[in-house]
Order: sequence, then C-alpha cells, then structure tokens
Amino acid sequence: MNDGTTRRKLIKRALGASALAFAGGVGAVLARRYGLIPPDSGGLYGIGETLTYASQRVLLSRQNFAREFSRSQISKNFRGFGTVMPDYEPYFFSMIQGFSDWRLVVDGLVTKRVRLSLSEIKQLPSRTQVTEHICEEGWSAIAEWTGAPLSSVLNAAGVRPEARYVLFVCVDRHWGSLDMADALHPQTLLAYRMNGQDLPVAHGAPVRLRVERQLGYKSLKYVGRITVTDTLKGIGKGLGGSDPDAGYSWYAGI
Ligand SMILES: Nc1nc2c(c(=O)[nH]1)N[C@H]1C(S)=C(S)[C@@H](COP(=O)(O)O)O[C@H]1N2
Ligand SMILES: [Mo]
Repeated sequence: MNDGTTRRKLIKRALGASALAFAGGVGAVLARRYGLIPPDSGGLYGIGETLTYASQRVLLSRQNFAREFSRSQISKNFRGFGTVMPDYEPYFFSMIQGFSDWRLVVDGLVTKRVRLSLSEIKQLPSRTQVTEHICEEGWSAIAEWTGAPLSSVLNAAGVRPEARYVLFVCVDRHWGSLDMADALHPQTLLAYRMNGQDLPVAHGAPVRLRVERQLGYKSLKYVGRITVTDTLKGIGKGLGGSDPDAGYSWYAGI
C-alpha cells in the first residue's frame, strides 16, 4: 500500500467506521454486520475496544501478515511465561508418555467432531515461521515455530457457515478465543515445534497457538479443546477468554 491516496481512503473509511460505531444505534448495527464488534464491547471501555478493533481490521485488511525474521535473528533466551508446567494430573501422566495418549478435541459448529492425536496433527500440512513474540508485560523474543495452520485443523472437522469465533480451552484452565479472520489466517498455527525441537513443556507442549498479529497472551499454550461457536455469551463473563475476564482486551492487535 504505497499509494498515499489509497492509504488516506482507508484511513477515512476506518474513521468513518469508528464514528459510526461511536454513534451507537445505526453504527452498532453496521459494525456488527461487518463483524467489527469484539465480544468485550459492552460496558464502560466497550466503545474504545470497538474503535481499536474496527480501525485495525479496516486498516490492516491489505497488509495483514506479521513480520517474519531470518533464523539468525532467533533469540538465545526465550523465557517461559505464565504457566510453565500445568498442575493437572492427566497432563502429567500424558507428558511422561511423550503425549502418545494425548488427543485434541475439535467440536461445536463443525460437520464432524474430531479427536486428533499429536501424530495426526503432524501429518497435516505444516508451516514454519520465525516471528517476534511480544508480551504485554514488556518483553519480546524471536523464535521459529512449526505447526499445522489452525485452518487445516478446522477444515479436518468442517466449519459450519454460522461460525463466528473459535474457542480454545487449555489444560491449565486458561481459555480464549479468536474471530474467524484470525483463526483462518495463514500465520495462525497450532505449533508443535519451537526452534526445530519438540515444543518444550514450558512453552505449551504438546501444542500451542501462535497468533502472530496479537500480543503474547493470545498465543495460548497447552491447548486441549477447540470449539467453534457463533457466540461467546454465557462462557465465563462472556468477554471471550480468561484474560478478558481478568481485565485484558480480547483483541490485542499489535
Ligand atoms: N495456557 C496458557 N497460555 C498462555 C499463558 C499461560 O499462562 N497459560 N501465558 C500467556 C502469556 S502472557 C505469554 S507472554 C505467552 C508466553 O509464552 P512462553 O511461555 O512460550 O514464553 O503465553 C501465553 N499463553
Ligand atoms: Mo504475556
């Protein structure tokens, strides 16, 4: 997008969408129609969340790949952050067996509920990418990730047309969600390798999400279940994840 006119037009359009969202009523209907309302849009900070989400979605629609790096830029130190070893007995027994009995459930608004083993996930087409992980707590690190694009895992189950969000439940009781644009994005992976090795337990073994266009907390570790849904209401506080329930923004676009 080198053309200044196009950029201005896009910005204008984004501002237009924001103004409409701000105006409530008609704007809210339009924003919802175009999928520009995040699930945490209610309440005091809701308008701000909607503006950020809608503007980024419109502005980034044409330049929507996160930056990728070369192998030589991989960080020597990539800390484990948050949970580094889930405190859950079935996980422990599965881990000491090399996750041979581990299964990933994909259900909800799908044509066929599936239970995938780690080796089945590894048989899907894979993608490798060197990206920068940016944590909201003020650190970042570059690593190489290999995994199955989430889209191929979802395709294995068949996503129904009513689908609007994909919900992820982790064995350490974290949970979160993505909209379909991020769920189907080519850089969104269920990663099982990090820097050429099996994904370490501290980094979310056996599979973790990589959501490269959002902050680190959206890249959930220890994913055990994936549910396709048309609403996030009624799950926790209805804000779309354990982090939003704790006060973080559902949409954490960088
Ligand atoms: N299930 C789960 N996923 C998680 C977390 C967690 O504690 N549990 N921490 C998040 C945060 S805040 C960050 S920055 C990254 C850290 O990933 P790392 O441990 O590989 O550095 O994982 C994210 N995903
Ligand atoms: Mo983080």
